[in-house]
This record gives sequence, structure tokens and C-alpha cells, in this order.
Amino acid sequence: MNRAPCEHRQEYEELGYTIFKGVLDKSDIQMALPIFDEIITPDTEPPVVCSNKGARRQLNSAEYCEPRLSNFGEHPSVLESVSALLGRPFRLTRPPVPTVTFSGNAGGVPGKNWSGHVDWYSTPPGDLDSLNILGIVHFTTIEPFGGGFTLVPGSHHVVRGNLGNPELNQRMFSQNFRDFPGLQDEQEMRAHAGDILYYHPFLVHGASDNQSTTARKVLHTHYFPLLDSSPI
Ligand SMILES: O=C(O)CCC(=O)C(=O)O
Repeated sequence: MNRAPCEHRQEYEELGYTIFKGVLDKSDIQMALPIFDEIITPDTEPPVVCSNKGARRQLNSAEYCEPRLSNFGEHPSVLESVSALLGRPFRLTRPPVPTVTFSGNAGGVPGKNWSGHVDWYSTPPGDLDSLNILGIVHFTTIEPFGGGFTLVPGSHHVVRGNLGNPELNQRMFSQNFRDFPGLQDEQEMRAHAGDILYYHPFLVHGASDNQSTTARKVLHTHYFPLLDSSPI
């Protein structure tokens, strides 16, 4: 781990995301890359993938899960990073989902026509929804405008702060975050192969167009801390 857990936690609290660098090593990456190529190609169609964002292909359901990739959600180094961030026992709450963003349109260009969303579990959110953490495990290095995960820093505070506002609630629940009061500009995240970005469930975020010639390969993960009141 390249930074103290408390620094990651503080960054996650303040900005709504934090990046753990070099969690997976070269041999992990080399093992995984051909599996991405095997299961997701530019021609892979629904229902195996959802391709509602053009060049972005995300494996659609547990039915199509690929254990050789999903298992990275429970790789010891990955679990160590989750543990550092949560500081308590946790569960992997759904199968990790591989996503490939090929060259092309996939959510807009940051700073131009990009628009973000929140991963609502329910609207309005339940008391525990904000405790989920979402991860993006990078298997390729993201170059500028290479389809990187794009987010609005600190937007989880704005979202949380407006949950009691009926007018803004309606906008948030219909994913209308354009010119939303209080939001900063979006930022496209850079990352190296092996890095993991964790983000808050109320963070405004989204995919972005891949204007490079390198396909972006990531695994989306999802964890939930164990609570004293957690059901068995
Ligand atoms: O990483 C990406 O491609 C976008 C992820 C995203 O928007 C989501 O999982 O809700």
C-alpha cells in the first residue's frame, strides 16, 4: 500500500474517491488481459454485454460471469486495499464485472459534452446505501482521453446535501446533473494498469469517450462493510 490507510480514507471522504496504486502486479495483468480479449470483443452484443454507450462493452449479468476475471475481486492485494479503506470486515456484494471501452463514443468528452450519473440503489436512497464502496480495477493504463472513468470531485457532498430538496431530488433521481448547482467541473481520471480507484456511491461519475487507439480494460467491484446489525 503506497499511502497510509487514514490518508486514503480522508481523501475518499473529502473528494468521494481515492486511488490505490500498483495493487496488482505485472503477472496479474498479463494473466488477465488475454481473458478480456477472449470474452469481450467489439462485436460482442447484448445480452452478453450492455452496449448502450457505443464503444463501451460491460458484461451484462452474473450469468455471463467469467470466474478467471471475477476472482480478482477477491485477490489478496485487492482485499488488502478494501480493508485499508473500510477499516472493518466487509463483503463482496456482487460478482465483479469486466468492462472494455473500445475506441469510440462512450459517454461524452470531459469538458465538452460529458454527462454524469449516480449509481442509485433506490430512490430515495436507504439509510445504508451510502456505505457501499465501488471499485474500478485497471488492467490497462489510461492515457488522456482514453475513455477514463470521469467524476465530479466532492459531488457526493452536494448530492447528500440536496436529498431533502424536492426539486433537486427529482433532478438527481432522473440523472440530470448538467449545470447542477454546487457541482465542480468533471475530471477524467488517469490510472496505470494495476491501480484501483474506489468511489462513493453518491458520487456523480460516468464513462467517457475513448479517443485513443488502446482499449480500456477494467473490472468493476462492489463491497459493503459488515455492521453489527448485518443479517447473516
Ligand atoms: O468505468 C466506467 O466505464 C463507467 C462506470 C460507470 O459509470 C458505472 O459503473 O456506473
